[in-house]
Amino acid sequence: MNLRRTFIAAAAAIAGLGLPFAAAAQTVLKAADVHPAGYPNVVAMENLGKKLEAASNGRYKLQMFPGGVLGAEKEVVEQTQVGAVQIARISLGVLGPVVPDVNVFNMPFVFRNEAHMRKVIDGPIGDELLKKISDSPAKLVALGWMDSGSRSLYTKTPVRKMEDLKGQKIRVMGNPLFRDMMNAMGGNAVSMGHTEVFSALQTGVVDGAENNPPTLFASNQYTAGIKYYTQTNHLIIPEIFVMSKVTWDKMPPADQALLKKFAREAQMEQRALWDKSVADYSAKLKAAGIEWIEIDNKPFYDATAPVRAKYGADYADLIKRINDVK
Ligand code: BDP
Repeated sequence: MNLRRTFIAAAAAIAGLGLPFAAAAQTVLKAADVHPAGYPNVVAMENLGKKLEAASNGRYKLQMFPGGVLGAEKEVVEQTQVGAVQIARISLGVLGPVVPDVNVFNMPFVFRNEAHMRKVIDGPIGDELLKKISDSPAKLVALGWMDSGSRSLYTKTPVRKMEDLKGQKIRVMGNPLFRDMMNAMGGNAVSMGHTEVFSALQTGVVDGAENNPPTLFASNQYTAGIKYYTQTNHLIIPEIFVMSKVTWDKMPPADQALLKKFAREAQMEQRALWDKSVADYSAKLKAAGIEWIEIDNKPFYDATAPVRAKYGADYADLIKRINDVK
């Protein structure tokens, strides 16, 4: 009772001073990630939150919801668009159906290697794409990129050559581009959200999936009948973190600038954590008995040429610019 009265009195005092009451309030930023606590993306985002809280004298507080508790990435994007979630860290893969311009980055083998991808997202092309997302009608403000390494196939029965994939049901992210890609590679694409993959593997709804080693480990999917990791490296998709435009528009420009600055720092911090985690998680997977299969990925590259032709058709200039980044 007393507390409540004190609070009202304080509010009245602030109002009396002519300060907007909102200035004394704290904005809680709910941040979603499908990965568990301790994963590089989650750690880097939490640190971004701590910096923002300190630099704003507590006017902002980031509340992290890891482990997919707020839903699959598709749903989280929808919640972010309406402002129910403030920050979503997602794979660029799931943003393709929302902002088609990003699909150039989602194409198989569009980057020569991870270093190439990093150079592209760190430079003007990366900035332009962030702006394209923010300027699109999606009601999302793209804050920065994160790293997701390379995605390869993992299965219950070995894939030692492309033909071994024939008839295997392989989970892909929810984006028609990835269905086309997997079908072109010879598998049968099944799309679903990340959080559903574990039980889909267990129940035999799928025979395998494709992702990077940290995800295979952190999601426990490697305990659901997976025995082989075949290094196709067919996708090098960056991750992205986006803010609800509803929230962004309420932030004063100085706070927006602060957030942008910490976002760039988070991009670099996550990368350092990422590099370490790939080695750690790969070692853990091998120790758990997952067999690594080295493979010539040229047949996969050739088989997916029609996918690049289809999704890259309207972006010839952009693809040339990506190729020219050395
Ligand atoms: C992981 C990404 C995560 C995606 C997941 C997926 O970090 O954002 O949700 O892949 O395949 O690599 O859905």
